[in-house]
Amino acid sequence: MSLDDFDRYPLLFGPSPVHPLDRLTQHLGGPQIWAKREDCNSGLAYGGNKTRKLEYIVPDALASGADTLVSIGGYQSNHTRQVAAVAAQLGLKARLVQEKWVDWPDAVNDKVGNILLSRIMGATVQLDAAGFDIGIRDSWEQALEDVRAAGGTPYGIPAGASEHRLGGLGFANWAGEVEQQEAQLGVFFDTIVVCTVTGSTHAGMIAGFAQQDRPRRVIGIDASATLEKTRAQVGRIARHTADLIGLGRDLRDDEITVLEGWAGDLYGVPVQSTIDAIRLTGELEGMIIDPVYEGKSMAGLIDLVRQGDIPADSTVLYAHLGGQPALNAYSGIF
Ligand code: 1AC
Repeated sequence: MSLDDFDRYPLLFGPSPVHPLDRLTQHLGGPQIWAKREDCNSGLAYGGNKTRKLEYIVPDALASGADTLVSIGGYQSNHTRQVAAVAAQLGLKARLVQEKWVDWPDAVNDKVGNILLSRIMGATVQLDAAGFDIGIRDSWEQALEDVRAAGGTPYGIPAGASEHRLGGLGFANWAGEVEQQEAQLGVFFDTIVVCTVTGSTHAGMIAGFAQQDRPRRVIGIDASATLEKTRAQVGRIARHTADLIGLGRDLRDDEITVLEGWAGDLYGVPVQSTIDAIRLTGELEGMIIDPVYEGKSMAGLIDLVRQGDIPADSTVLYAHLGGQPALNAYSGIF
């Protein structure tokens, strides 16, 4: 089996844009830094990394005869917003469990940003008081049961699509897309920096890049603040995805890197380095990043460059996963 053997339902505009971040590069005075923009990858509710994953999940959902996509995340989940958008486009219903993953004081935290967009797109949004956990949740299983009890046919997509058996394929494909864009641009990204929480974005990349001839570092920056769970989940999904796409060898432990240091104490709660990274990226590049994911991975990238962990002769690709809609729920910070 190879990646090409899996059905893919087109949801993206095409390859997501890749461009240099010249002023950030100049400011940090070291490696060349570029971005690949999943925040502009689709016309579906601002797109994002999950839209890419859903390209490989939709064919399975349609084949199952489902009428309702059932998914889960925090109040400000980007993932559930993208599931709502895809359901709308397919003419399916979306049932979303939104847990209180973040105890954040902005009064509109459960009303604006991602959750607002999901409501606009007609999803049934169910708030739940449970806190953060990247694993399979009872509330999600109950929602699947509720849809069945009401006579519907649910199709379950776990948090971030990560524990879905096809959840890593979208970013295995991203790795191939990067290789093609490199050939067009005449550049080689020896280092990839990506935020990681539920794991399948990062894991898919690891599996996809492992199939290529030229080795590179794929650095996952933890934003879960439950490091060991994320590390284990990334490893498991990367190995599973590598198997699915026919890598033909075991992934080595040194191919799976999840770094800690920028998540703060809690998922979804920005720390000073997150806010500084958001402002710096906005002021230098006009590129908007968010307090939950990209602010933390950008803070990691900045420190790794400053500390020389990413050497000055590197060429770095920063994966922008598209979490900005959550910014509205964090206006109090700014
Ligand atoms: C946690 C999966 C995650 C989201 O947006 O809900 N990134």
